[in-house]
Amino acid sequence: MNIRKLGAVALGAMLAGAAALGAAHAETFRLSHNTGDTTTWHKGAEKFNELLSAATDGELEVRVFPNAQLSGGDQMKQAEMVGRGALDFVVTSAINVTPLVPEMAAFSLPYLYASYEEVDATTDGAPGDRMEEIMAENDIIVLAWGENGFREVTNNVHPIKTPADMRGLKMRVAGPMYIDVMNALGANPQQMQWTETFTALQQGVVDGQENPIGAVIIPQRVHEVQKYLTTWHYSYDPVFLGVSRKLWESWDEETQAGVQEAATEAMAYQKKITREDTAKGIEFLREQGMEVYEPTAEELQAFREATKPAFDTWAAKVGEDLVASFQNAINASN
Ligand code: X2X
Repeated sequence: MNIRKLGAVALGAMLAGAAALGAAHAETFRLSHNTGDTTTWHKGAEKFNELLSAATDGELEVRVFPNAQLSGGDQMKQAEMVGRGALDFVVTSAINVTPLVPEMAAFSLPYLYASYEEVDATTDGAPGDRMEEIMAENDIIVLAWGENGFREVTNNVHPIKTPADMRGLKMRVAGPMYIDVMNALGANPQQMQWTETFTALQQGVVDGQENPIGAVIIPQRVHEVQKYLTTWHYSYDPVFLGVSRKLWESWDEETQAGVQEAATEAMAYQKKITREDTAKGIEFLREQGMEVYEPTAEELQAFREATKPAFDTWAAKVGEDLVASFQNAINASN
């Protein structure tokens, strides 16, 4: 047999192998998320794929698409697409869903939370259950809550220590509630896709932005284009792993249980690495040359007061009952 023939035989064997794998009916779904492939969002999504494949004996898997590629770069559009079944799975954060489900802004009301314990009391408690019902009414099944985190502010003009330091800064924001918060602080907010933000910061189109340290700022190298960071913890942003209701309801109970188990475990992992990376992140950012300012309790109180008008506006939009349920769970955890 000559070399060329040998090659053909080897190729034939490979194809037969691939067909045999295909006989196991591996079905691949699409999972969309709107950050880069270095983030904890992406790691959580990849973990879900591993666990899903293991839980279903290789029958189900997901292919992960970062940077909102599947929604033409539009991070807010993903939720609507999952709702109508145009996307199978999504990992995205609360603020991105607010155009479709305004109630999701409840999580991110300015200075709602003061600790991770308070956060967990809501996502694991009655407010989380209520949000899952509201999302299901919009045809998105929330399988598990993960974490984007407490959003911290960065900029290139000067250190931010007081609300007055925000005045006039051109700030990139992700969604509508943050526009109102920035306006309350006297900044000039501009809504922009996350995928366009690095370049906008680099070119000085905007002076600053706000995002969580472990999940986004470090893995997306925001420190390379921003000098100052203030840990003002002004808004908490959860992520969730969601599936289209149509797809979910097409599965039998056993399949649903496998998907659920994989999702729960994957988001627990995602939350864990996000908190670990955040805890060691400040040190890392200082080493990278950022000037990090950690406000005192009194300084945080000044930001809380200054952002109160935006809290009130959005509490009314979200619904006072829903906000009260969050506050009750928070108070009960302390
Ligand atoms: O766009 C952002 O700032 C990000 C990545 O945190 C969200 O998706 C809200």
